[in-house]
Amino acid sequence: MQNQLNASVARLIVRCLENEGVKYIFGIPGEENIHLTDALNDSSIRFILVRHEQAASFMADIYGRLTGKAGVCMATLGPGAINLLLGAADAQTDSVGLVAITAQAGLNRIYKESHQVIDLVAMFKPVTKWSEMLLTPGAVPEMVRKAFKVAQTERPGAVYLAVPEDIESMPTPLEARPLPVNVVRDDAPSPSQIARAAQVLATAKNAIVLAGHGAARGHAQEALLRFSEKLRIPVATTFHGKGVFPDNHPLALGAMGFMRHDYVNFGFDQADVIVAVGYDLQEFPPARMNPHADKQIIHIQRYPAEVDDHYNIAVGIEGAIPAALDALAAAVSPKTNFNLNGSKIRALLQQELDRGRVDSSFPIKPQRLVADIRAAMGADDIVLVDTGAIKMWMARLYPTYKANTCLISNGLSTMAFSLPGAIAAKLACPGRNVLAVMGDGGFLMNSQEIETALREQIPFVALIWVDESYGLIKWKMELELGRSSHVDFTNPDFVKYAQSFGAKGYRIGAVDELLPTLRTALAGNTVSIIACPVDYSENIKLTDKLGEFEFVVDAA
Ligand SMILES: Cc1ncc(C[n+]2csc(CCOP(=O)(O)OP(=O)(O)O)c2C)c(N)n1
Repeated sequence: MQNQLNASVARLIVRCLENEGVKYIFGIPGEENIHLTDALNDSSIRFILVRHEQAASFMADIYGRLTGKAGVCMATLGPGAINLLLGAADAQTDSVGLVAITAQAGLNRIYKESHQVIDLVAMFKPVTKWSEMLLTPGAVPEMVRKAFKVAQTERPGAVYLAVPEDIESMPTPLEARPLPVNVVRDDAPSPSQIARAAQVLATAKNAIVLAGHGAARGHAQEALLRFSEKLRIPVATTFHGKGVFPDNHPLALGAMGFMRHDYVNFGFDQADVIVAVGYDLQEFPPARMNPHADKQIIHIQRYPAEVDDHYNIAVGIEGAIPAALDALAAAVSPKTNFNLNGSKIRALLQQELDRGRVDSSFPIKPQRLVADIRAAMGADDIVLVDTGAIKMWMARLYPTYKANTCLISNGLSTMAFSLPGAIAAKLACPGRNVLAVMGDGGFLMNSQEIETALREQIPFVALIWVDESYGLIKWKMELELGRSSHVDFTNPDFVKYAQSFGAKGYRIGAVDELLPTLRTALAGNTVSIIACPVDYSENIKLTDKLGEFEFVVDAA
């Protein structure tokens, strides 16, 4: 019996996953993958049993984002696999390595109408880089190696593998074993492209850097500092790239991507050259920063840019981002006359935050919430920001100092990734505090994972901004239609709800309670849920203010 198990496909898959360095698999088993689930018992891999497969896919997504290694999620065929789709799509659109493995009906019945069968390979195809089914036991080593290689190689993304139920328990060929892991190395930047880019910068009147998620993936933080300090070029980040350039740096301009013309946009308005570093067009549409398609763009990324009529590349530099930045910095003489009025832009953001910090109204203003969250969190601590009006406030205002410390879904912009994501973040970075901030809509979409976190003893804090509404949609309706409908709801008692799981529950009843409660919860080493009423009348005030705002450019 033992010999037969040793040689099974299930066993070999597990050995191949160990060979890839997999430490965690997030998922729910089903009848059709009990052998694979069982084989994990004799491995170094910890299976995190969840309460909804969608949450497992978000956990794999965030684990992949924080570690640079593909996160792994697992489910049964049919409904289980379908539930993995959202997190797989989120990883794909956020350029994160993820491997989803599910059961499928056996080859003995998959060709005909049959219980729980849908074409899963076809279903995953549009949201993955590679989607395939294991058709023969001997293919396991190659398919698992390929899955990880494809998922992790730039541009990273999701991969799907279906394992038919009858194949899973078959014996494997004796010689089948995990393949050596080799890593795709970066190209050095091309000297001729560097020279052409240097030429563009030499003639620039005003240059600006846009740093995207690829800069964080490429560990370009230090090189970005060297580049911008030497050439005195200010740096904006995407929502996704938040933290890859420290927001407390004199050359920082803040995050680009808000739905209206934000302060940082004034920097782009004045620039004639954009140095886009690790930016993918999925992060936000280039028309927002280049509305007249008249700016020269230097695109530094490990692969060519997507085509867009507002993103016409003057020079593309493909290869390792830090090396490209250093080479370009070395090839250009610093200029003293770049002037994007960066200090003015920074001051506008700072004023908003400073006013928020001392605002004592209740329900609490978003600006005060952001200021208190920042005060409670260390520079290395991780905040996951869910999708909603909350994202707009956090992305614009939350000062971020390190890459991957403020995680936002901005490719797919899905709701409800942040609570399960917090569990994975704590596993990936056990020494850091992890806070998930979300709307009351997003919270109830995946709050069942509180049970997972408590059972698996993975502490985190969730802060819910309570407005009893799908706030972002209400905002947009009011902005564009002058009224809103079908967006309001009621909530359960969040404190009792948290306590019913065995978690700590807090309700903020006065503005001064927020910061101490956050601090207590973060120090608590358990799962804590904090419900805080938010004053979203600020939403319309913000878009009105930005709409009317006139930025006076000071001459150089
Ligand atoms: C899974 C999913 N469903 C719907 C949407 C569309 N959507 C974006 S934000 C939003 C409202 C979010 O409400 P809530 O979580 O309460 O946060 P708030 O906007 O109030 O801060 C909706 C419905 C989405 N992005 N993702």
